[in-house]
Amino acid sequence: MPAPTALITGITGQDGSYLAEYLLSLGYRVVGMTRRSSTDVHERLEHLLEKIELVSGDLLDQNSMTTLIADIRPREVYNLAAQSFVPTSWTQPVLTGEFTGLGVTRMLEAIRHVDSKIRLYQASSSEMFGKAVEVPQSETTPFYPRSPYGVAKVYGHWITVNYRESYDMFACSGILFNHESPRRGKEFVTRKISHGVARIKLGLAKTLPLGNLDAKRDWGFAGDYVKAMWAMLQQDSPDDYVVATGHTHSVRDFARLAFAAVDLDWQDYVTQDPQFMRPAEVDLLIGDPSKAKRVLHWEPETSFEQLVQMMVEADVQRLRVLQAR
Ligand code: NAP
Ligand code: F7E
Repeated sequence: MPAPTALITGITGQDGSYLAEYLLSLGYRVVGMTRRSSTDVHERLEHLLEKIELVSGDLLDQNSMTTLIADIRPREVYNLAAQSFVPTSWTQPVLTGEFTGLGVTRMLEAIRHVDSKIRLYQASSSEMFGKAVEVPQSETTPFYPRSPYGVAKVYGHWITVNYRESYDMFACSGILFNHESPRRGKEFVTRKISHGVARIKLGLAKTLPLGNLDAKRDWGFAGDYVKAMWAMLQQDSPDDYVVATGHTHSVRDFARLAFAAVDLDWQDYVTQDPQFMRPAEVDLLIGDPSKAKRVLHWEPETSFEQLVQMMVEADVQRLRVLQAR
């Protein structure tokens, strides 16, 4: 049998790189959609460039997506591409709606026109729960998004459900809670902290300015979460799943552990800066992953403590290498 083909949008992002590694390990042909850029720096993919194929396309361009699906004829599509940084969604709300919301419809339309049997994974988010109406949040918890990003993801979620029900498509929505790694963008709070800790430890910075230290998130490891994405597309029927650890921690907890990992006291370095506060905050997220555990046989394998340690060690190591040059 020929190797199955998977198309990943957002392959240059954190999750895209881990998913590409995982699918390659399962024997897939992996094709990644990237948007046109004046540089070809794909820092998260450098170690994979010989093993994957990159093709050009953009979530804003229907024709590029339909043509790609028709040319590649994947068995599975993983739609990870999005404007994914919550603060940017307030400064660029229309663009966020175009990428993160309408981009999903464009992908669904492309699949429907070419071959409605192609299986789709849509990257939905715990940000859809926002001002959460119940604790913990499960597949049946009503949505109450608190940012233009969250609103766009709610649209992406429901259009996925709608196409599944309207056209009998194999379209799944994975409602993933925050997942992090040494490949996380430096603007997200976990990586901002691990990178900041490494800079302070190596004498490159003196303080780490943060926003709301009381916000609580259900943080897992991205390398674990991409396995749930794949498992959703191997089921007999399409469905939606919460993917989370079931544990929650505050930003303060993350900072405390991250500084402790290099024998420093977070209180000596962390400052609070109003510029990192949000117009509307998501105070507490904690997911109930029991459906994913029961149906997908998925389990998070990395603890919160291991995640913090892994991220700090990776940033210290990376900066040491740079300093030695
Ligand atoms: P990320 O690191 O920010 O990556 C986003 C990806 O989307 C990048 O590859 C980016 O390409 C691509 N992209 C953005 N706009 C595009 C466009 N117009 N056309 C084509 N590609 C475009 O995000 P991530 O953390 O890997 O997350 C993956 C997905 O899961 C996102 O949809 C995110 O919203 C969602 N999600 C993430 C989490 C989490 O905790 N990480 C939780 C729930 C849901 P460039 O490299 O060209 O910018
Ligand atoms: O913020 C607080 C901030 O930007 C987490 C995306 O992947 O996960 C991510 O969205 C919390 C918030 O992630 C700073 O106010 C404090 O309460 O790391 P974040 P996020 O907004 O939860 C979801 C599931 C997604 O889907 C998104 O795509 O940390 N916080 N101080 C800070 N946040 C940042 N960024 N920077 C600070 O200085």
